[in-house]
Amino acid sequence: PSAVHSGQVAITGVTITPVAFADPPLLNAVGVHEPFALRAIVQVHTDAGVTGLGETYGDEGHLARLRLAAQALAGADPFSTNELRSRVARALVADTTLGGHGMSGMVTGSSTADRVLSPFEVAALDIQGRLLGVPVSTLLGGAVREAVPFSGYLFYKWAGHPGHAEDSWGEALDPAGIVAQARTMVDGYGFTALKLKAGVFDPDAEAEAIEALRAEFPGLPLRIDPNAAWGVETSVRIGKRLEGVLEYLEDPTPGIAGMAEVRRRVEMPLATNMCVVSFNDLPPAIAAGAVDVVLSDHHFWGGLRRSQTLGGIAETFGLGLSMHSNSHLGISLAAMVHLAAATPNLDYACDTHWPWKNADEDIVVPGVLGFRDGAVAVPTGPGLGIELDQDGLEKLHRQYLDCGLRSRDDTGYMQRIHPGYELRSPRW
Ligand code: GKR
Ligand code: MG
Repeated sequence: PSAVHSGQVAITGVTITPVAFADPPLLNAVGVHEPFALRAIVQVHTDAGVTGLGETYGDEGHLARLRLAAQALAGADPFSTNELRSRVARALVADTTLGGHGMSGMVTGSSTADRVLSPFEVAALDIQGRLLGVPVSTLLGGAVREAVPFSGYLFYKWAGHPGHAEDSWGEALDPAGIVAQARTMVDGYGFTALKLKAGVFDPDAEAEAIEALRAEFPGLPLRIDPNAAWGVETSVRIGKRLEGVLEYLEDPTPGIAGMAEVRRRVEMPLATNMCVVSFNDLPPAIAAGAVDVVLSDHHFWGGLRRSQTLGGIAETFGLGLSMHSNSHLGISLAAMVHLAAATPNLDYACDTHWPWKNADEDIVVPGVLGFRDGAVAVPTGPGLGIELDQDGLEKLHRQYLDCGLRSRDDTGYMQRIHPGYELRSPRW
């Protein structure tokens, strides 16, 4: 370990590299995944000769904000994440040229400043850990578990992208297809919990898929997440049908009031990554009794330390804590694992899209991150404990330039394939 510490080290510059990696046609409540998922890889350089890594969304509007924030970080002390936070907030407030929220996926109400801060905060913690010779989990208070359990994340999917050959997962459009997919995931990764992305087909057909999973995997906790595609009455009916079968029901219906009504009428925990997506959402959701479990996600809760603050609030108010995921690469996985390892009250297996990524496409040197019995061992090297793979970064950046996608658009892609498709929430 070096003797360099706070006050002796300064950020000299930031490199932001948009990348694209292959993604299968996974179906959800707003459409279907496009052939490539976009991410931004953030490298924060210092005058101590150490570079920290972060990963975040790759949508165009978000990239513009990242670049703006990056300019404001030169000269800052990477040990002072409070200072980084105020610089990012000031840079975003000062700018009036960027319209829209630049947010990836379907979570819309989260805090722009927290979303932009996240990869820089993760990179700053990576720098601190590298300089001090300790893992990020140690900086977060110490790992309380050696490995972090994840759930097997099941999706309805087409056999392949239209006009392309069938992918190695094949089609999953009914209960038998979902059970077969789950079998591949459980056998390949050892997952000890399963989550079904729903909101795609008739809700009773999706409940039937959960019942088929229950029959096939009697001991595994199960969750279903229709991303608010169900109205209150549908949510109550399906919720009652699945009472005693699910460990939690995730975002059945839109909004805090709707969730609260479903919660009053259904005997099972409700979880969310949609109606509570920022600190502002917590007081009204808690007052209404809308949710039992909050899915944290350091990508939009402002990084690892702010996610720990969320953990403290969850503990105070007796809320359960789980973890949300979007399509991601290895830097995000490493950050998720360090955070989860250092969060004592993380009560559930975390979500991850990891199995949907091609094994040979990543931006970290392979070897550190791997699944065993459905869990990822907490990296023990300094910082995040992973190294940037420059060739992988170059390849995925080239793929970004060539693929032409600049923002995630599940709905637009679905409409190009099925012109009659309409976005509706709730749909049933
Ligand atoms: O990848 O299609 C997807 C998911 O639906 C993702 O976008 C969600 O944000 O996984 C997420 C969730 O739990 O809602
Ligand atoms: Mg969800």
